[in-house]
Amino acid sequence: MDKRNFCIIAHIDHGKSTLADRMLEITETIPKRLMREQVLDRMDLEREHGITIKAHPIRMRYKSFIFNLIDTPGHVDFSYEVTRSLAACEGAILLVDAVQGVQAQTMSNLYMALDAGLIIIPVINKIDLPNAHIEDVRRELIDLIDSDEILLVSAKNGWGVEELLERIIEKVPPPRREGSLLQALIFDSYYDEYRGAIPYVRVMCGSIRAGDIVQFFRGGKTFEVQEVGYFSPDRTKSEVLESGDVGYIICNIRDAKDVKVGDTVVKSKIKYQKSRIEGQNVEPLPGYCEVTPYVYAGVYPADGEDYDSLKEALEKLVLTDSSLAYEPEVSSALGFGFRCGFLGMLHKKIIEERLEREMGISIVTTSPNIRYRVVLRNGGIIWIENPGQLPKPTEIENIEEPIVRARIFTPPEYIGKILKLCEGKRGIQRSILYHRENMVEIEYEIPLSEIIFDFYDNLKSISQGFASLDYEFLEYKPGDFVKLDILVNGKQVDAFSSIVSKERAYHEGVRLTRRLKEIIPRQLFEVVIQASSNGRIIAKSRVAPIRKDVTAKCYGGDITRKRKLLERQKEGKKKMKRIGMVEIPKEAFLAVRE
Ligand SMILES: Nc1nc2c(ncn2[C@@H]2O[C@H](COP(=O)(O)OP(=O)(O)OP(=O)(O)O)[C@@H](O)[C@H]2O)c(=O)[nH]1
Ligand SMILES: [Mg+2]
Repeated sequence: MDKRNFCIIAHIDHGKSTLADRMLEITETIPKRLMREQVLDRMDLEREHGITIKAHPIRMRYKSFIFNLIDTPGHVDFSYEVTRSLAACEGAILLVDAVQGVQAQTMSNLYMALDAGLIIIPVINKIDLPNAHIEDVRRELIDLIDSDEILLVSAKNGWGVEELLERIIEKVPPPRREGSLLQALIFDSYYDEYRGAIPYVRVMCGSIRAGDIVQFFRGGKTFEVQEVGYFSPDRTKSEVLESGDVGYIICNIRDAKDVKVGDTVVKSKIKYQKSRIEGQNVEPLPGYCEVTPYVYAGVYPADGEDYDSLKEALEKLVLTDSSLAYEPEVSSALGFGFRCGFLGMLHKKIIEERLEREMGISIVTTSPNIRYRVVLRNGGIIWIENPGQLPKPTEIENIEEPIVRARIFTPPEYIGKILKLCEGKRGIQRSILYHRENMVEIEYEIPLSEIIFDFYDNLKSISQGFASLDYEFLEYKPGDFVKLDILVNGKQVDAFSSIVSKERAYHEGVRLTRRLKEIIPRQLFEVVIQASSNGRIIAKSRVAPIRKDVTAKCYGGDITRKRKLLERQKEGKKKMKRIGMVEIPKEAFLAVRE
């Protein structure tokens, strides 16, 4: 049967998952009774947030064709999911909302798809909406991709979706079949409690079936394949995965670390060597670029005994989200934990929620920070992902911060406010481009630290939700930074340290000491909180002592009630971290950046 492999790419909320719903209906892939809106968004978190977080592969039958569709996320924090999906496809549907028009991630996803050599099918969605600017958006798209074959659809009520399926057959080339030796790209993976780590593969050439002995090129290990299959959307067993197919392979891989996204699956060495003798050679596929996280934070188990469970949970999470980076770290305040790297604040939040909810581990996270490049006096260069590790000022020549190129799309009426926002964030304007009457593209060079935390929310609120943002790393530039430390009763708490610009150090010191005073509960003794920079105390606050006897109120002899209160107090203490004698609630560790 002929195959077509394609993905749907777009800016966030332009209707990718809804379009996938209509395709699944037309092709009768999912029974009617199981159909619901954005049916492919199956994770609880996806449904709660109303966004796609993971790319979802699914196989459909349409006429005499097999379609492998991948629905991708639109939020900038999950763009690595898009990159990986592209490598499994020959075509991409570029979906554009008829009201919003081309937006920041429309452009960035389009460029990624073109780089990956995909055929682009431009589609305007939501044409049912009364305020759709179909002609404007069509012109915008023509400018962008130089094709006037633009389809109009409404993913909501199904208009134009069958034409789109026909267009896919016509325009997206069938997968190439070169050579008969197995080469399959691992584009994603999953950890199943019973079946172990499961690689999701796109077979580039050759075939794979149960009983085959396969080897992972980079990992080097050999496994026997127990089951192969595809997604519909659950795993569905099949006899074979052939060249061009997208599916999964189960080989009872117990160690999550054995599966690496981007790796190539080949037939085992024995056959591999034989093939060499025959004069053929199996090369690994190019795989993916490593992603560099934008935001870092310490993640610690709330209860030190959960360290191993946290480690295991992270190993499993990385399988379903290969953009997550982590390495062990030790904090004097928080004990053993991990420094995790995320692609953005939403990514961080999702990972934290998954750790707590899917994996059931209570965690303490430190405030997020970016990665600094530090040039030392002795000529060395170090990367700082944890402010607590910044060397002494006397050893530092300069501290450099990452600068990004930010691209903002907005209707013209908000330009003034947006420029003001960017200028206030140390931005340098690069260009202002008028795309059409009601859409302007503004480009700025801005320090990453200014853009990553609350910029997006500010941008959305000053533009009433109309502006969109995309950014990419540009370069490291020296800045005037100092380390700000916090001392609790004279003891420096490493997890509270941050790197701030010199001019903001005093303001930050005052803010932090005040904030911590509000968060840290009164104890049996006085707690003094100090902020220090370059060895000087720059701000101070104190939490007055109380005598906290929770049972004092229950006079009378009700011993069970007393015991209950004491138990409850003990329960509350589990959520605290002890610094010296001082009990600090876990929210405090997030106070550093608010
Ligand atoms: N009126 C109308 N609404 C639509 C249409 N397509 C999608 N929507 C709505 O747009 C919103 C976003 O749709 P989704 O399908 O979740 O968008 P998405 O592109 O998958 O979003 P992300 O995966 O988070 O990037 C939902 O409220 C949909 O009901 C359409 O054709 N017409
Ligand atoms: Mg979606």
